[in-house]
Amino acid sequence: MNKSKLLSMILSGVMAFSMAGSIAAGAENVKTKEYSLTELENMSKEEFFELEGAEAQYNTWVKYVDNTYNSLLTNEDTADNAGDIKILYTRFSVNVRNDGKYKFLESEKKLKNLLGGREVEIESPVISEIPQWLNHFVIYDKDFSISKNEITDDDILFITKYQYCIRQVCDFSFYTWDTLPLSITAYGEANGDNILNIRDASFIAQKLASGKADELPDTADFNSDGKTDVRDAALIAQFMTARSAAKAEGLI
Ligand SMILES: [Ca+2]
Ligand SMILES: [Ca+2]
Repeated sequence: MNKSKLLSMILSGVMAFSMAGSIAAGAENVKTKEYSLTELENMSKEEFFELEGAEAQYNTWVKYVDNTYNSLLTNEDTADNAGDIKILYTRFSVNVRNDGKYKFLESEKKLKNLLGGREVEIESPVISEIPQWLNHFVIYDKDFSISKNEITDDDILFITKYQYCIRQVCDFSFYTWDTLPLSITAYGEANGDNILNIRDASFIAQKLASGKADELPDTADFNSDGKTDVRDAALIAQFMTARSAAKAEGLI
């Protein structure tokens, strides 16, 4: 198969996946209102609990804080001062390769809107300077601060609202109050040059077309579903397209 055929194969794959994604997103938007964090903050506890899953999530947080906050909050990395320890920021992390709702670049922009007004920094593979794959999409909220000694019901309610807000855009996989280092991994890397770009998508397509998928490295499984197929090539192409758009918009 020649290069232009390969490219058109990849692009048609990209179109198919993009369209499926936008149709699904469109359908979601019609039936669900998306609340900004400010709107959620302005709700009383009772009003907030009327939203789907909110009360259950709140109760999960209450249990979580009861069970584990001591170990999290006494982590030295999070301790700004030896005295009244403040947690400096929240970190919500999303595995962007297999998150059910996450859409390259669209989710970052939507979240910035929904979290507008707070000092929030979003790091994601799409808008990061890091040439390799930053494992997760991370949301830092630098306005957020909790005193170790007094996590109140209001703090928990706020965290629950924050989580609700994010989950309108993506299913974040974990949350920490500490400063664990982020891992950088060569996800998507297929052709051995250790740079993630469109050539990796082509390389995967080429190996698939010639029945040599078994020669591909494990990292070629971009969406982390345990197999390397055209979806991985399409997702890499989608990712590169989003990167280009982010660059064009001055976000990188
Ligand atoms: Ca490469
Ligand atoms: Ca895969």
